[in-house]
Amino acid sequence: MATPQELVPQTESIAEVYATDDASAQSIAPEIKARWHGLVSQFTKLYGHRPDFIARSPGRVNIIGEHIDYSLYDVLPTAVSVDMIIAAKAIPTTGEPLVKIANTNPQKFPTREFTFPVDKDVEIDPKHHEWINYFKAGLRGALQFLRKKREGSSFVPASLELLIDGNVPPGGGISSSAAFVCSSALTTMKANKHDVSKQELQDLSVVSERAVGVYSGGMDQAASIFSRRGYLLYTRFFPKFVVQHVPIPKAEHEITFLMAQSFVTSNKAETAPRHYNLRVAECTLAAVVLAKIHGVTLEKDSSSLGYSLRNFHEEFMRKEGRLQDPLEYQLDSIILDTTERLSQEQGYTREEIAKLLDITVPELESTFLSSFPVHAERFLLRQRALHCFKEARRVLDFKACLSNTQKLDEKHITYLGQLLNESQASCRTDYDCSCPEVDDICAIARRAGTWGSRLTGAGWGGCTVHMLPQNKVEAVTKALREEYYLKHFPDISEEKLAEAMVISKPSNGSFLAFGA
Ligand code: NG1
Ligand code: MG
Repeated sequence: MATPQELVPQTESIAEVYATDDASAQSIAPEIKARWHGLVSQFTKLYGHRPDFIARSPGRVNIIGEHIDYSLYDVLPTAVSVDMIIAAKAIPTTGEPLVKIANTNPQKFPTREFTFPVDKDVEIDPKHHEWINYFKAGLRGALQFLRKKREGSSFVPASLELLIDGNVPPGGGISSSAAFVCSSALTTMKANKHDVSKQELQDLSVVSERAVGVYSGGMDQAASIFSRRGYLLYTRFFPKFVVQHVPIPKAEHEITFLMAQSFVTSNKAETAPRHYNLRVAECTLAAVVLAKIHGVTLEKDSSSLGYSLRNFHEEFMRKEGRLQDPLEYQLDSIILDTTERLSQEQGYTREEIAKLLDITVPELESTFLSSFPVHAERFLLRQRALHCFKEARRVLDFKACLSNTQKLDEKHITYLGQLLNESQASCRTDYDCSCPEVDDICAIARRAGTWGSRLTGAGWGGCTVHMLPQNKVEAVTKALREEYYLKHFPDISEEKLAEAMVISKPSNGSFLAFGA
C-alpha cells in the first residue's frame, strides 16, 4: 500500500536550493530552473548587481474540497508548476525603508517605488486595486511578525530591490494571489535574515491575504507553501493545522489532471460582498444558528469570523457522546439533521436569523456582518451548510480511496470521478458558485472522456479541473478547443489557447534559490 507521509513537522524550514549544488538544483523542474536563471541576469542588468536570492511560491489547483476551508473542513489541493518568483537584494536602510519593485512584464505591471514607516503598518488601500498591493500584503504581514519577534531590540527593516516574474494567470482560479503573497512574505523574511518555518509562513500569509479584502480560508497558502512534487496535499485546519502528502496510486491508464480556464474573470475584490464574503458570512451564520438549535456553545476558532461549521460539528458530536465515531458517520448524521432543522429553502432574512439567535438585528449585524460589506436580503443557510457537510464527506471518501489501495482499478476510478462530478453539481446548485461557461466546459469534457470534471478555486468563472486517462488528453483538449474556446472566443490566439489548457502536475511548494 502506498504510505502517505505523516504530519509535516510544524517547524520544518522552507527548502533552500543552490545553483552550485547539483543534488538540490536537480529537485527543481527544468522549466522553473530556466526562469530562475533568466531572472538573475535580468535583475543584474536592471540594478547593476546580482540579487541575494530568489523566493518562489507556486499557484495551486484544488482537486476536491471546494469552499470548505473557511469552515475549517479538510481539503485536497496541490501546487502547480506555474509560480511567482521574486529576485531580491536587501539594502541597508538609511532614513525610511525604500522598496523598488519591477516586473518582467512592465507594460502590464509598471515599475513602482514606495517608502514605508519603520514602526507602523505598511498602508494598503483595498479600494485602489494595484498589482503591488499583493506584495504590500506579504510585506506587511511579514513585518508585523518580525516586529513581534524582535520586540525590545530596535528593528529597522531592510530596503529592497526587487524583480518579479509570474506565470500564474491572474484571476484565473489557480491562486495567483497566494503565490504572490506567500513569495512576498518569504522575500521580506529572508531579506531581514529570518529563517521562516513553513508553519510561520502559512499563518502570516493567510492573515496577510485578508488585508486585500477577501475573508479567505487557508487552503491556497497551504498548497503553495507545503506541497510536494508528485503528491496531493491533504490539509486539515481543525482542531489545528496539519498537512499530509498523499501519493496517487498507479492505475491501468495513467491518471492525469487537466486544468482548463474559462476566461471568465471574477474579480474577487469587487464581487466579494455578493459572492465570496457572503458565502463566508452564510456559513458562519449557519454554524451559530445550528449551535443555538442544539444548545451547544462555540468557542471562537481560527476561521475568519470566528465560528465555523466544523466547530459546531465538534461540539454537537461531543454533546451526543459520538466523538469516537468515524468522521464519515458523524457527517452523515449532521447532514440528516441539517436537512431537517434548516428547512427554509427560500433562505432566512436578518430578522429571522436574529430571532433564532435570540438577539436584535443590530446585534446580528455588528457581530457577524460588519467586518466586511455583505450585500444580501436573504441568507441561504440550508443550501450552504449542506454543501459544506457533503463536500467534507466527499473529501474524506476521495482520500480514503487513494490511501486504501496500491493500484486503482476501474471501479475506484469511476468512483473518484463521480465524487468530482458530485462536487461540481453541489457547487452549481447548493453553493451557487459556478457559472454557465464553467458548466459548459465540464459537460463538453465529460462527453469527450473525462472521469470527472469540476470548477476549482472560488468559481463564478476562473478555472476547471478534470481527471482523465492520459490516452484521452488529446480528445478532451480537441473537444474543448472546438466546442468551447473557438465558439466563445472566435478570435482567440494560438498562444492564448496553449495557456488555456494545461496538464497539471503536482509540484513543489515554496523555496528559496541562491546562485545562478
Ligand atoms: P481563489 O479565489 O481561487 O484564490 C478561494 C480562497 C480559498 C478557498 C477557495 C474555494 C482566497 C485567497 N482563496 O480561492 O481559501 O476558499 O476560494 O475553495 O480567497
Ligand atoms: Mg486568490
